Amino acid sequence: MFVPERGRVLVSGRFEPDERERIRTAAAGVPVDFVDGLGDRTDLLGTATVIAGTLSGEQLALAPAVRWVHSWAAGVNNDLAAGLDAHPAVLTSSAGNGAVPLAEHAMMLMLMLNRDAPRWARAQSERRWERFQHGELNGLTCGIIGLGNCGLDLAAKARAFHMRVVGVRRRTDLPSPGVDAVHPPEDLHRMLAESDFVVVTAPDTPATEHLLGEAELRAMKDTAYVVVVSRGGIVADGALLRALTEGWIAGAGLDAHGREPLPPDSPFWDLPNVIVTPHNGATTAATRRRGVDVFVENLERHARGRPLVNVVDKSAGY
Ligand code: OXD
Repeated sequence: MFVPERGRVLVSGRFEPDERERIRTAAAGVPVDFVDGLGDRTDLLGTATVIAGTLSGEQLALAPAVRWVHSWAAGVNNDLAAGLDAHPAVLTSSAGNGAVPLAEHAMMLMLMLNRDAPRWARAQSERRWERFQHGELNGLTCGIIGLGNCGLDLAAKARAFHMRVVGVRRRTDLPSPGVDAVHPPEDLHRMLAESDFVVVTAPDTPATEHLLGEAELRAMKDTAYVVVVSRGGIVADGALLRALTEGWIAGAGLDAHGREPLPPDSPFWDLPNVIVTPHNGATTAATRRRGVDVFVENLERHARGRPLVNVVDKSAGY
């Protein structure tokens, strides 16, 4: 196998022509190959020194020359699980790219749950004029698990809806603008007990895996809702199912799921108090462009031998 001295960049995904051009220019003369998916051209994996995309464990094993992997995702739990956790290659993420649309999605789910929007959709499909009393977000408490890019943007949006905002984050020493009370993880139950909506925006890491189990869901008000927009693995599915069917909580809005795609026989599809969306909250052209911005900046830094941004701390998992 011939690996050019200056390396070779392999980029997977679908991009606009101008985005491809920006990537080529930033690579500063290092050859760039574009593929729709990394499984399409396994021969190119063998010569790539830089790979942008999501590698499976088998694909990683076919890429002995890779020194840097860039993930188009903000959350890198799948990349780490595919073997990058123990691999010498540097891993960078697109963290921040989908934060704003994901926070919009969380607001949408909160509004839909609070107003029982599916009831209007059902009535409309039957041409039925059905007026009913519904809630308002005004004055309710939004509890956010994970005050990173998405969590902090959600805090600003929830504030604009006159909600009280509380949150849990590991680094309570960091600024959390727009959050009325910031709790350390040890105080999670306190935050859960006071929230009308508990919104999960944290990454899936060893510290957050199944963070919301039976005890946590039971600590919530029975009128409260869970909204999950980052990773389903943070909620224990069995406990959530019981919470929803036994009335420990009022309902849930789920964009991220414990198993994806959500299997057709999953009970979550049918629950009347659950809104399911297919991990689709941040799938916008601007999210893709912002991911390209991060990669382009890093290619330029790489070409100049400068430190990369958005480098994943593999032991922390994000
Ligand atoms: C991501 C996601 O991590 O889409 O980028 O969930």
